Amino acid sequence: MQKTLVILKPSAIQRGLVGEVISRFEKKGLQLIGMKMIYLTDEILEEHYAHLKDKPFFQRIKESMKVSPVIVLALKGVDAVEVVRKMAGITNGREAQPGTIRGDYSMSVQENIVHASDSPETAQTELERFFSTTELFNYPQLMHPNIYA
Ligand code: YYY
Ligand code: MG
Repeated sequence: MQKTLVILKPSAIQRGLVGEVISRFEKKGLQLIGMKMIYLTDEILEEHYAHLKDKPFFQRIKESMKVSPVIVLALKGVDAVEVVRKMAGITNGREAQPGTIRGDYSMSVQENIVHASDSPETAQTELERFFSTTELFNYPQLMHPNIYA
């Protein structure tokens, strides 16, 4: 079992896509083990997007992530990191495959609806960044045999 982090970006909140996107993860069979609405700060964004810190568009990304609160989700499942990345689609919404979240709902690179952790190691770091241990829940997934057998 893996855990992964998803952020519903301000583009999802502003466009009323929160239910739609969470519903996709639920229907897929991923278990929701944490969820909250928060405002991102420069400090946390500089950590979270450290790999983009020297890019000319970094300030623009930071501003776009602070336009509204975001919703952070923790999801659990077999190969959850890769499954969720595939469901998100590639970064540029115009190029992302139809059927993916970005491919279905985004026409933009920056306003691309979701963030999803890109490796199991990143997922662990990112989950710790956004959730305390008491905010992550361990409970039986009653449909487990129907989802995985
Ligand atoms: O992991 P992913 O979100 O698909 O892409 P990253 O390369 O990690 O970039 C993070 C985030 O930054 C991306 O979702 C949109 C934004 N961004 C941008 O606005 N313009 C770029 N040229 C590259 C990334
Ligand atoms: Mg990334």
